[in-house]
Amino acid sequence: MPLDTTPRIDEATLRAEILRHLNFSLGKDEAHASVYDWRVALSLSLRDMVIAPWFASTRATYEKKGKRVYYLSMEFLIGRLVEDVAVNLRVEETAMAAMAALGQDYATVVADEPDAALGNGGLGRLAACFLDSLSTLGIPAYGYGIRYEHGLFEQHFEDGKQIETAEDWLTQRHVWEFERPEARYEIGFGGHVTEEGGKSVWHPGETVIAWAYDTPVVGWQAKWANTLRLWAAKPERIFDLESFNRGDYEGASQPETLARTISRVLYPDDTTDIGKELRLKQEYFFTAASIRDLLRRFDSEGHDIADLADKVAIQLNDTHPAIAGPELVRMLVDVYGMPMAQAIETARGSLAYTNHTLLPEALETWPEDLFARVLPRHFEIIREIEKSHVEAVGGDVRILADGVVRMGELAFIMAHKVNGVSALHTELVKETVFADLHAAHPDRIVNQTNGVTPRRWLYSCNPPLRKLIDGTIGTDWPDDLEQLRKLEPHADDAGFRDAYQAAKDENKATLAAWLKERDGTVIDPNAMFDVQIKRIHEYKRQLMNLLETVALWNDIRDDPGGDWTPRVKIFGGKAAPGYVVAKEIIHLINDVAKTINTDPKTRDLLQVVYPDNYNVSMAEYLIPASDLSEQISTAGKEASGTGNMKFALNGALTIGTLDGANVEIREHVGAENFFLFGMTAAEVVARRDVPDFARKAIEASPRLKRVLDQIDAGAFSSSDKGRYGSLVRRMYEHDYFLVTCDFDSYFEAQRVVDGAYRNREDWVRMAVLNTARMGWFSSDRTIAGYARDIWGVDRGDGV
Ligand code: NBG
Repeated sequence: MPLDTTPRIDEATLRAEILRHLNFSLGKDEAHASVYDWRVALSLSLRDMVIAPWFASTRATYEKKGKRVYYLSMEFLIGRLVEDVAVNLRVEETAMAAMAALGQDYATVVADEPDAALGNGGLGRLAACFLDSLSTLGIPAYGYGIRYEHGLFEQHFEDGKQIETAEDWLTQRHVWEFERPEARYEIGFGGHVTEEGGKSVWHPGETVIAWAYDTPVVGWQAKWANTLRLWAAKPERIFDLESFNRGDYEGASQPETLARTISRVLYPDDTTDIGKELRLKQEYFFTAASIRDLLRRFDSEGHDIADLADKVAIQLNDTHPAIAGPELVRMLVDVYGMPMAQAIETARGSLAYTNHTLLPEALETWPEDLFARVLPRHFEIIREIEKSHVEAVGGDVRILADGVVRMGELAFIMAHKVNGVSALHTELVKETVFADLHAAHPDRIVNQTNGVTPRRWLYSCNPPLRKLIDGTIGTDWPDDLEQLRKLEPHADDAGFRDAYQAAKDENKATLAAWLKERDGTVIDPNAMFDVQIKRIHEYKRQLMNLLETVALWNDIRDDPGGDWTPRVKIFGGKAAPGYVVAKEIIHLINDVAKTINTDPKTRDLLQVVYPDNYNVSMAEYLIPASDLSEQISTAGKEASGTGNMKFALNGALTIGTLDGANVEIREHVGAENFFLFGMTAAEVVARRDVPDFARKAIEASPRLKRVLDQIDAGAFSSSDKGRYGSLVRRMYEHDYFLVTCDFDSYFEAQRVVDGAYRNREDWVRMAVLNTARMGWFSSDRTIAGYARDIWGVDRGDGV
């Protein structure tokens, strides 16, 4: 869509609006306003501008009575919103000017906003990108999730070890949301089920109230705005006066404490299953509230419940909301009086499920007794669902097996479409976790390769490159990203390459200044910035990156006069608090950094930097400034990755395995513009069968052996020489993710990278081609795919 250049607001008017909010919404006068006050005043002024498109979109949707999309997700990793909204409204420059006229530094004010971390990593950030694209495409949609009081924990390092503290984004007012006291539902848990007149009646043992908070989500150029509705849990009765009067003050607040626990914290585990009752309650709480809410909306339009699938598309983001299947069936049977068989079919017509992982431990299961205790009626319904499935297709796929409820099977059976998140992942889903179900339903699994929103992940986070692109191919690309192809011929233009390099240099300088200010860390902007940012997980193999770092350090020390390519290795990421091995890896990274960074022999050639508390805002600094993107997971383990897309779009070259979306990125940018190494997914599986494969790999690689010996001997932990003994032993004995087997191939690929970086002209040409060819990875393309293949909805009329 061409850029709309009509000014939405002029600087003087916006300035007056900001002052008005400062005075009347915050009760502050200019002379005493803090950064917080300015930030809130600016945010409220921008929020006002979202209201008209938001109302218009809602009105259009009600008038059309068309199909709506409901995206149910336990996580929305939205990050800061001021800039996001300013960019989508296309007023960011006006806002900068207005703040400057008011004597405020825009960047400081924007950075004051807490980074809303209602998610762990890729899954939650994908949901946030999808919201942006749904609005940009004008598809009527709601995001549904939980309004956690505490988002993802804050990470600190103490003596190199990860320490977690609670995150507190809601201690300040969340300026973007609107409380909706009228949208409230009673959500039950526990109790028992009785038969009354041939009908099942669930009598919950406890209930909490789901209370809605709405945040408008405005799309590109404000042509459309959808709603993110987050549920907070509140007690039915805030206060028990009887207890209070007896002098039992603690008991008096008990109902509130219990209820609020449900929306208190985001579980910090991103891939492993946790058998916690509270987690099950969280999942049911937000799913049930969302189903009730969408049925209320459906009913208010006067449709026949049998036509639900014509009007309602519910997307389950992973298995966390998989209870939506039985809950919807329960509503249809117990409340609407529909026969069970028809209810199951009707629910399936609306439901679709996205799988995000093949790691077996990440496919949720609940002990049957726990499940039956918390959700007795749903347990009965799951038996019915299982029975009807067996009757329909035969076979022996079970939802209830080995004493657990298997949420993956439940989600699959209750969905009319199941999708993987990259081409390779989707094939592996068919061949492995859901092989039997795929055989029974060969048309059900489809692929929708992930994408990222170019508004945040290029336009907003990388102004130098954005301006260069605007000046070269025009301004229509942010919602039509394939237009970046027009940059391709410029890869051969030396003048353009210089400008492209200048943009990268500017970003690198910005990052260096930011790190210096934040942590006092000084890095050399002339060195290659080699970056791995993501959750710390064994399969992502941060450890392999670190072992390569030590090997390189050894080589430089052996030959200090050699022709080395200076590098800054940057790590970022959190480990789940209970994930001991991941925390050990963090400790080792910090220990190695301490040693290497103080070595006068290598200091100018190799540096290791690990800023704590990686989050969306840090990614916005790091990605535009990166030269090399580390996407080095064990093949077959990373479902897709989305960071990999952000890096390539911003002109970092990838060193990576044939895993997840790396495969498709390489196809798009060209094999010659991607540093490939390592085993394929099939080779990985075969190698695990070779007896003692790790020991053999280590013995065949003197370079790796030397590094492991050093770590084992305490070269990086002189105060506690045995610290990493067990880690090194594990490398020999249980190297499930094949760090040892891919090490040499990785080390060699890194030396190819070194050589390539020294030939700056070719390097920049490759980087330009990466940017030019990444257009396909816009989440607009992904969402258009879901709309076409899964939801059966069109782009909205508003666009
Ligand atoms: C993650 C995968 C990533 C993928 C994102 C988004 C989970 C359970 N899965 O590879 O590990 O990019 O989902 O699809 O968080």
